[in-house]
Amino acid sequence: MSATKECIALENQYGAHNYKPLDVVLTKGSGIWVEDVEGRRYMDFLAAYSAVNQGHCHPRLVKVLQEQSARLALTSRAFRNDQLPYLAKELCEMSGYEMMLPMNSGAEAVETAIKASRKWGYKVKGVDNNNAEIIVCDGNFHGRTTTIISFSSENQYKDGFGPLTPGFKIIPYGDADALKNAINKNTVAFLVEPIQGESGVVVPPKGFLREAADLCRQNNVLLIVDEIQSGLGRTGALFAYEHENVKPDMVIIGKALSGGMYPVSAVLSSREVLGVFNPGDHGSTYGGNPIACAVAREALKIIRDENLVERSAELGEYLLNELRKIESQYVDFYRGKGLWIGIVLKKNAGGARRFCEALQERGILAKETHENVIRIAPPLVITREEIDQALIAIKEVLTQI
Ligand code: IF1
Repeated sequence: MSATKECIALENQYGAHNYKPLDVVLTKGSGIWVEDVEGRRYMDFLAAYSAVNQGHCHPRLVKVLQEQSARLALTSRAFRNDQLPYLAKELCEMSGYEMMLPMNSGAEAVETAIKASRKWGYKVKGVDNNNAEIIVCDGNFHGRTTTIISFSSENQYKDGFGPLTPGFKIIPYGDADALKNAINKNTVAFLVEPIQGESGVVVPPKGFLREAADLCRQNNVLLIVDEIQSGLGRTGALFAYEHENVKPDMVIIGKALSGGMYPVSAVLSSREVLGVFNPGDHGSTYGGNPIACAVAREALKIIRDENLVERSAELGEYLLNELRKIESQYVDFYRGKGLWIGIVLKKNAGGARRFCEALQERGILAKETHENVIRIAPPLVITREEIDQALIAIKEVLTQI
């Protein structure tokens, strides 16, 4: 049996079937390249949903992980460590926020933001206890916990997992009037992705985030921006909210905060908001551990040292322009920002998955989303030459399949 077949058989037998991955079994990675157990090389055009913005196995991250894991891995927050304070300082200086709270997964950071905004609602805004409302958007994706799926508009994510958490209101994505109408005296926060990832790289109408920020300010509602996927360079800005010149009250980051080396997430905010947490209110065994913090500090430095934000802006624009030159009977349109692009297929295209499988045969790994969108998000360390190489295969697949 081939190594690929053996791995697939074992995973099918012993692993829960909550995914249906492409049948490629990866064993090595370096930069934008990954290698499977048969020795075939691929360009990674997903980058672990933008966690690997710095490229696979970045040597500086490998070194920091090795050194920190040999020195001190975990203390819990019962004791202090000498990495968290510096990550906190560096993150705040980089983003302009006053405080941070570290967690591990993105979903945990979203939960943290929800808890902080509710508590802020009761202790600062003066909302009656247990009446807090948070407004979210249709087509959102913020994670998989029971509370987070409670406000998903995707039935599959909720089905069979009730009873669900109350206190959320869904409005159409990109509709500022709907936001205005949904706000009432109990509204504590508006939680939004600046660009919706899972929904298919959906860019809202220009000015939406700006209007949302104004409405939130006028109504004493916290603007919480989920930058877990859009942040840290992906859209050609350090944070996607910068494209609209707003300053959210809370920013949630994860994924690329560690360059894919370790699960690290965080919430950034003001002293007024994160100050609502008192000792014992909230926490996590691994949150803020020395390995996570050392890796995250290095991952942030790499983004700066390798100009990944600027690269994403420039190369993303180049890639989008080149894609638009491809004349394909299957493509409806392209959308995106920076190195984050959705190829939206027409109904007659027969779904995006077969295009992803055809790309795989040509050495490119991409993942479809919502049946008809091919999502493109390579590590931000990709070169123009590599993009040109990928474009040959993409063009072939979009025109000849
Ligand atoms: C899965 C999607 C992407 C996220 C935003 C929070 C989280 C995510 C904006 C939670 C996570 C993931 C998780 C992964 C697939 C993936 C995904 F297609 F499902 F929606 F990226 F597009 N906010 N996104 O995108 O972060 O707890 O996972 O660390 O299979 O769930 P997490």
